[in-house]
Amino acid sequence: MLPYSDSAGGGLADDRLDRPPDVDVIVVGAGFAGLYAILHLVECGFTVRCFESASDVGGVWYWNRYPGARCDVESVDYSYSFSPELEQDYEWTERYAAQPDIQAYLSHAAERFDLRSRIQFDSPVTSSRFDEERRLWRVTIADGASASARFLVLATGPLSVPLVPSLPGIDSFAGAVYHTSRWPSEPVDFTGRRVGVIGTGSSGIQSIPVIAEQCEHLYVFQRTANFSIPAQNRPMTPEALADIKANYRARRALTLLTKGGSPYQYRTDSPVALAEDERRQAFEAAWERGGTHFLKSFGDLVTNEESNRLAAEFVAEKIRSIVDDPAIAELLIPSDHPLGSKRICADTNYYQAFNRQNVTLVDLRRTPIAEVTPSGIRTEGGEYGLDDLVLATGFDAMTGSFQAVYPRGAGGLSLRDAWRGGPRTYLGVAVAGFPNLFLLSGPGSPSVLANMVRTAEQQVDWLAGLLRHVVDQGATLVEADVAAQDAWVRHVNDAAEGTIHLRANNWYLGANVPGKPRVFMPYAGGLDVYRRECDEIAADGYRGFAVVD
Ligand code: NA7
Repeated sequence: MLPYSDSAGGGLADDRLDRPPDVDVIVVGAGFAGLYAILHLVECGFTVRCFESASDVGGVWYWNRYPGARCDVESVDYSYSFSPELEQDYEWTERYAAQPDIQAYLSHAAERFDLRSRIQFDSPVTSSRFDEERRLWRVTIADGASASARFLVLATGPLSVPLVPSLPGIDSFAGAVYHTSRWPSEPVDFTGRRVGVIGTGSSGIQSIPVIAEQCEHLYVFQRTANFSIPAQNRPMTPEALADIKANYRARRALTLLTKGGSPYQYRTDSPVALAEDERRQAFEAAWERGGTHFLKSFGDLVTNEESNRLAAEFVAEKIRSIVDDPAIAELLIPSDHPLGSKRICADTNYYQAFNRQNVTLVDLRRTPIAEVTPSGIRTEGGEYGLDDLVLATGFDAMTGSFQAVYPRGAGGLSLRDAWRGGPRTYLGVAVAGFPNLFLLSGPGSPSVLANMVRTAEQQVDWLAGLLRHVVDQGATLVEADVAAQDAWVRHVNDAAEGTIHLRANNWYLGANVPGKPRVFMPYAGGLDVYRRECDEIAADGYRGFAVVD
């Protein structure tokens, strides 16, 4: 146990130099990563307090509760692996968990491991500053209270800050405006309503078929068509779940050996080398497996242009076979980016929705939005009367949520200024100039390119080791070296070089946010490689970190 008090913090104005921080660690965010951070850091002997802006645990899964919201990673893999008892006890009911099920799972975990008492809900952190003299972080909460900790861990999530497009006239709209990632907790009834959805990324693609079933008429405003593969979601049979539970350890072990933290392996041959019927069979099988697995049908889909073209053409044929109107089908076929260069979407009846009489696809490429009016949307091609508007327009991904707590490091440097040219981190975990600050799923870590729960567990385990290394030698400050950070940034850029992700305007590159520097943010080297690199650095005395007594 460390010599710091375990007071709850908040509203403390006593800044005497000899006054210890309120707790050892403040964790911001109570999603998958934050909850595990609380649990594991407490197990490792630290006093921990968590601030969460929402009224409950869940992180992105608390907020992202639009109709049809569902994870695109299988539930048995998108779950904690640290507790074999939890694995054995928990009954997943579907192959892909819907938002309420994930929320219930995290709520169960919070109860089971007694985490709620350490979390202060409805408490957005509005600023955070490193006190160089006292070597602690002081965070301020929206209500004006503050708390201090030796270490600050931001588990604020890479997809947390909604991107609201600045559409002319949007404030004049008379109806309700919803953002998919800030959906009301009460059910929204679209019965008899004319609804517009802007955006056809994952959130749009999942919500469109569900909203279409309820509303009077749905207008889908599409700027860019995306690749979506039917998730092939289904109820989890007791036999399938029992089989997974019997082999959970082996399944988890496999996830540690792959780039994406998935238990599935790529085929090593290429579709280019196959006869047409064999190739078709393979793609058919991948389509039937469903969802993002499609990209794993052949390992070279992400490296070989011709393989990728063949897979994209197969998907295009599928879209043509599902959508009745050939002109609509062509509009729904992506034409400006390779398959997988943006994250593949996983849907349930997305393309089928366009066969409904009450669904209209509006092509914003041909007829961009001119303005939102009080009664709807006027494009350059016509006017669409709407009662409600749904913005499925995504996130200020990967950097937005860290900047939203306004960290100020040594010398008062703000993270915003430090990252003005794009994010720079060491291992995606630490930032030079920001001692004792740590990011989970930060830019420069595999995060969104891998199973987020696996990466969260790996990073928290590793971080706990680093913090123990620091405090066990009586030190009070740890900071990434500039040289180590520069080398890591080069490594992250090298890993991205040649990947398919650089060939699309995607949020991995910040391309979706006007004015955001175009830098490829996640580490594309793979979770397996990243884990090894982190372990080697730890074994080498946490190379690249300066530890100061
Ligand atoms: P995404 O994938 O960023 O999708 C956002 C969508 O919104 C996309 O189709 C955008 O078109 C569209 N968009 C954004 N701004 C506008 C404006 N101003 N006008 C018209 N259309 C616009 O966000 P999601 O929430 O769907 O998914 C994010 C991740 O969550 C997803 O990858 C999964 O990992 C889970 P664009 O492509 O920019 O032309």
